[in-house]
Amino acid sequence: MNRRGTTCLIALGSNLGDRLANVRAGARGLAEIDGVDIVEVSKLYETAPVGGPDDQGAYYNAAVRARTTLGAAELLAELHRIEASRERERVVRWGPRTLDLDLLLHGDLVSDDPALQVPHPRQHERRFVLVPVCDVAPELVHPHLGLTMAELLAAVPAESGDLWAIDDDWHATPDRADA
Ligand code: PH2
Ligand code: MG
Ligand code: MG
Repeated sequence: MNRRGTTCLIALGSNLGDRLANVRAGARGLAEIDGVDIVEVSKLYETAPVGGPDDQGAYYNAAVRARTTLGAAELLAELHRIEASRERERVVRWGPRTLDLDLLLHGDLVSDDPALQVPHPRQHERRFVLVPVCDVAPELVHPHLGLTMAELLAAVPAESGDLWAIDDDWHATPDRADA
């Protein structure tokens, strides 16, 4: 496999509709982007919702490590396109969503442009992001904070019952479907 390009990390989330179908479609959509090669996919977790409306349901969360020849803005546009394909509607901030694809990291890029915030501004506080990320990239250094993903996770207090690994073989990539 061609693994040229920049290392990037993408978080997947869903808490609306068929959550498994949504995150699977997200992983498949990422694998199909021209200029993105998936390196590793995390386990799938069910996670208690953080923020947003009180009554929103539990999420499925996962993370993908990839290499890409796309720039961060181009990659973000592809993520938005895949979200839209799952009929994602942007209604309530931090509210329920069919599919959320967040660009967490794109090489050493640090951007606080509101349209392209990389590293993702809250990833280092959130276990539902860091636990899956540490499946695929514990040694990657956060370019702004200068700590590895494993160090960041260790610094976030663990709350019991906030997440559960539910599956480590959940993503039917095109390669596997053919195997
Ligand atoms: N995403 C949010 C808000 N809250 N909570 C969990 N557990 N998982 C998420 O992916 C999530 C959230 C906004 O993107
Ligand atoms: Mg998002
Ligand atoms: Mg998000």
